[in-house]
Amino acid sequence: MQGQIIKISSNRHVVNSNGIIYNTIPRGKFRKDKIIPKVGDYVVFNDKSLVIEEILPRKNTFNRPMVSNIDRAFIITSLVNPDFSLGLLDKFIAHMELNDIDIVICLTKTDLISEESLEKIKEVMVYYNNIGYIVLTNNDIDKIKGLIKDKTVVFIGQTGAGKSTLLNKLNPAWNLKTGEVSLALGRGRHTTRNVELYDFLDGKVLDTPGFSALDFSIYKKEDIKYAFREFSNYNCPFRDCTHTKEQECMIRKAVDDVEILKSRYESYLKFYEEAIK
Ligand SMILES: Nc1nc2c(ncn2[C@@H]2O[C@H](COP(=O)(O)OP(=O)(O)OP(=O)(O)O)[C@@H](O)[C@H]2O)c(=O)[nH]1
Ligand SMILES: [Mg+2]
Ligand SMILES: [Zn+2]
Repeated sequence: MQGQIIKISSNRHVVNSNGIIYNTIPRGKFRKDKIIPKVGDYVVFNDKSLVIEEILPRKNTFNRPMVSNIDRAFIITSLVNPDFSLGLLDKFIAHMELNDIDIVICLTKTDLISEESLEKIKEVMVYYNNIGYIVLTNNDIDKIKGLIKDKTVVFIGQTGAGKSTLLNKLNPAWNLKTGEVSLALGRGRHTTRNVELYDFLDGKVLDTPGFSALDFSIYKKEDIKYAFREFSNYNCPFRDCTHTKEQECMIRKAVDDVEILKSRYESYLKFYEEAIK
């Protein structure tokens, strides 16, 4: 039988096969071969022994969050509690760009900040929109539905950002647990504990536990520039320009000319530093 893993909780791998749910476990050999089944994986399993025998080829796969076969990521970004951070936003964007995942930025808690602060953030978001990202808020329900249709979409973001809350807005019947942020942040507690995949509008949505630590040490320094899509508009005189200290660097000039957002460039330098040679 074939199916898709929709939830993993301890060793219970819940597989959906044509709408029928099976509680399976992976075969022992996976552990030995260091193969880790993830939510979103298509698998071959035995419906008598309920053992997953094979993971079918993946379109892509991630360890943070642990998911496979993703078309699009919604970066759920709260404006307050937890506080808005451009550095963190760039981190999520870069990670997804480096894996060729389509990105949507979704702002939450716009109702909790002053008009004035909201205007400032919106101004910065115009920049992100101009470089090609869809930016919306968790009130744009129809637009969000349109972006999920026929796709497999993962919601990522810090704990307390409002991922599960948004899923409940999309379909109240899911009735997902949502949490008090002050408690969650203070104690490092996550309300959502397991990745879970839901069918929605001929598409699929994955809720994930929040995280903010992302490591760039798995990437090569020379690849970090591809995480910043606006950089491709500039040609530096040195073909191997690292955009870090070269005098003639067109990226550095664009930052000085306020064409490239300074915080974006600072994020670049930070990730470049973290990446391996
Ligand atoms: N005022 C306001 N509160 C929100 C909004 N979105 C989420 N919240 C609240 O923020 C808290 C955290 O929301 P969750 O949906 O549990 O956050 P999460 O991203 O799923 O968090 P984890 O599961 O821990 O990763 C809850 O108390 C929500 O009610 C919003 O747009 N406005
Ligand atoms: Mg949640
Ligand atoms: Zn350069």
